[in-house]
Amino acid sequence: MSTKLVSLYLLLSFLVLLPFGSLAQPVPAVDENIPHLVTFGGEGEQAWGDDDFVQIIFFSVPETFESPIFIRVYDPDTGGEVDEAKGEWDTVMRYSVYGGEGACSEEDARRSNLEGNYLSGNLLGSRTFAEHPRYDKNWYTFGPFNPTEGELLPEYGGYVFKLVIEGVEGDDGNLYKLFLTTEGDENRPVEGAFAFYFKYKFRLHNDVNEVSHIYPYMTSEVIAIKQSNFDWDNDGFIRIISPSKNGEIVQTSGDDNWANSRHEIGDDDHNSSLDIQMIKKKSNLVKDNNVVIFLENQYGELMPFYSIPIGGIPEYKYSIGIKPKK
Ligand SMILES: [Ca+2]
Ligand SMILES: [Ca+2]
Ligand SMILES: [Ca+2]
Repeated sequence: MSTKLVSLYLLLSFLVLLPFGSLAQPVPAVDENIPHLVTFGGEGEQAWGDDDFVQIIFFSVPETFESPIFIRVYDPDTGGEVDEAKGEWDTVMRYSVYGGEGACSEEDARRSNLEGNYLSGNLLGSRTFAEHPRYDKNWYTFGPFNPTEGELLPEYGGYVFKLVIEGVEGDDGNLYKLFLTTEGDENRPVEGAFAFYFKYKFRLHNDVNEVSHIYPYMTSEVIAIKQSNFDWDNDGFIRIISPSKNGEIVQTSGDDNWANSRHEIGDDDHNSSLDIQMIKKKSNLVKDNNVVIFLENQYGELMPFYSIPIGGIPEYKYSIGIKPKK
């Protein structure tokens, strides 16, 4: 299938399958059950769970939405109760919002290729934060932005904005959350909008009974995926639930290393999300576990995770799973 056709197909999928009025704007998303995103200061140690000290999150706003939008950051500073200290608080974090041509279509941005042009597009707003009690457990708001200031990419559902979070200085861990909203002073979802990300860095719960999730979508041209995860710290297991997979186990990493594994995708899993479940070890809590994960298709292209599972949370279908292999 040509790229154009795939794009058209994706667009149709979005229009048909996006749950109406769904709460898709918090990142991490409600269905992900992930407590916080994480980015460390640029002098941090990778072994603490961040491989390159940058996180990139995209927000998509439907073409039909005409009111201003805002991007809000919860606990944007690094210091205080939410964050992870290494020695004294000395971390400086920069948040930058980009729109316009190339913001998302530039491959370096989707790949988080920090050697390349990942800061592509028009800079719409930027702010750096050192430790500041005023922002502890409080929101900072970027915007207002006109939706048309985003990059128009129908294959990603509309006008796309990019938020780049960079650990400029220091070595502490910044934990934070995001929200795409119609209001500057409160979190009110933008109808039909959602977030997506190609490389995701986050903190797991400090509770062995919590299960976290991410939801990539399998278009019909995907025949295999390769997942890579970093610094999982041997914390339990990661498995895939899909129409044909009843908990297929994924290779997981230890401390300060990467692990990857390849997984076949057949017809039964096409046009469906995967539910990639991260299940913590039941004994001996792995505390403050920060993890990085990304997914590639058979061409080595990065695949987005969506803040809402497109088509809903997938379930294993027993009748498919027991079919004999061809
Ligand atoms: Ca420090
Ligand atoms: Ca923080
Ligand atoms: Ca870790």
